[in-house]
Amino acid sequence: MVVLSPSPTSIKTSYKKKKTMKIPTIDLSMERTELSETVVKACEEYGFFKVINHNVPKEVIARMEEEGAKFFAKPTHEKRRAGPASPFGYGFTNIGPNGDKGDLEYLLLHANPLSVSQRSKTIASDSTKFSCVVNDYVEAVKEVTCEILDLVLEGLGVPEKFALSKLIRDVNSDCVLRINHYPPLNQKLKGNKNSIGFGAHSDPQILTIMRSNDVGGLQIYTREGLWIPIPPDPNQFFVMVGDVFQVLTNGKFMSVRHRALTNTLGARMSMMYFAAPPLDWWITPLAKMVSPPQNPSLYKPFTWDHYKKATYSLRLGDSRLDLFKAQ
Ligand code: GA4
Repeated sequence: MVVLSPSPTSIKTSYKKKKTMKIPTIDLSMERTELSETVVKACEEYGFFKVINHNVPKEVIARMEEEGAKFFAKPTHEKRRAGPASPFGYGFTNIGPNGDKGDLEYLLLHANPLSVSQRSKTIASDSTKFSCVVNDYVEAVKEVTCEILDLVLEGLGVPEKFALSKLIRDVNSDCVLRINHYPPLNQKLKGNKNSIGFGAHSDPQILTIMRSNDVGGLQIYTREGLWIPIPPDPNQFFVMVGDVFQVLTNGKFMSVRHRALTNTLGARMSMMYFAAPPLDWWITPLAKMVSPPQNPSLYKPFTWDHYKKATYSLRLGDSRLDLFKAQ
């Protein structure tokens, strides 16, 4: 366990006093039974945890970091050739189609190798290299994701323990890779220490695997109503429960609200792999998580396609799951 203390920021927070919070750190080299129980507990209590001993080679991470940094260092007119993000491609300031804004620029890629290869042509001069680097990174984080999903199902006692990882491995899975670049704030211009890089929201998918460089900015919102800054750890991954996981567990897990602040210290670059099922996959709680009539499903059945459409019709911070509540 790691004890974190929120640092004061100029962004309004809902707490007056300094508080501390423990966030779970999952060591993937731990003994399996204990590991699966710990993962379930972390998902249930926080919807957020750090993963160590994940087996992703440092070089795979370093190459991805290098390609990302190379792209964002390009002149604006060159980057714009890879845009606008609708939703995939290069975007800046605008997040999604409904007026959300943030202090960042980003690349949003469908994680399917064919899409990566197509998109790379507008992103990098050596597009073959760029797509190889992205595909290697995606394959590696996909393995971490699948391992976590298998562990969760084991921990929950679901008999078909590959039921979720097989959706992520499916050739038609709708996984996405996002690279966010938050330029450092000019303190003189802004006059304060922080600004919102990416506003508060939960991720719509099943699970998010995030890593960043050594510049902080990520904050998670706790059940107690506190924004907790997460110290960066460039060699490790952070995992976030998404909305679909909340539905699959019938509310046992809850998707975690989070946001990113920019700062005057340096540029932050983060990479998120959003693990999602194929578009036509129907989302309902796992059989193990419902027992009608006492414990019925809290949600109406919907496909990932229905959910994505709802997501893109709403604002970043909206509670999209409310549209799919039973009754
Ligand atoms: C949040 C999580 C992912 O970054 C993302 C985002 C997507 C986008 O940037 O295109 C959305 C946002 C995210 C949720 C609400 C909608 C869609 C922007 C937006 C305002 C790629 C995703 O899947 O949902």
